[in-house]
Amino acid sequence: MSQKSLNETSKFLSYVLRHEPHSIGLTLDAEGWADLADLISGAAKGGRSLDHAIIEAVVSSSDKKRFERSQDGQRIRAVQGHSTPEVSRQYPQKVPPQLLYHGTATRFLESIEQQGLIAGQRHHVHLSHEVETAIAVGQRYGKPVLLTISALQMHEQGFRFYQAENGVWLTEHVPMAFIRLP
Ligand code: HQG
Repeated sequence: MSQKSLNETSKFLSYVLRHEPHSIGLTLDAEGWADLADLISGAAKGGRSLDHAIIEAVVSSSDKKRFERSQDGQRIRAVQGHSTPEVSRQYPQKVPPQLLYHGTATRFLESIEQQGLIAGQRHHVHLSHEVETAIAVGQRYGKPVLLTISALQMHEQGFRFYQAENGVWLTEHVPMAFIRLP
């Protein structure tokens, strides 16, 4: 199994399990679970051949642990990053560390300075406890810039924080008052 086919399959799984399940006739439940057999047959109808072995390889090799299999092995989901309205995951609330980080691109700064960080298409603003991860995330959209978020202070003022199974921190909105620019 080549790295290229693992990457392509990972992108495809992100697309259908986070954003466009209906593109292959798939249904997700509110917690994001899809039936694995339906995923494989839906993908096949769209001309993409998947099997249990490659899905298992993608799940276990995902650097960010993006996907999760159910205990009985019958279902799969993306643990965070959704934009599809049929999913509304109920993450447990958690007290964040003092600081969290968000990587963005310089071209978004003007708008962020006006609105703070907003979830946009996704259901949450994504934050990391690691500077390197945040910078890599920002790099996807242009020249990266690291934003430092006073997460604990936000929490103390009543903002809710959640942590997905893969460690990614989530919140609804980060007002500019809690964001430090470089
Ligand atoms: C920016 C990846 C203008 C925001 C990562 C980001 C993450 C604003 C972009 C996960 C804004 C949205 C999510 C505002 C925020 N005005 N731009 N007010 N507020 N933005 O991809 O956080 O590899 O939806 O800074 O690791 O970049 O896919 O979110 O640049 O965990 O598993 O709008 O995706 O994970 O972009 O990334 P995204 P994100 P995967």
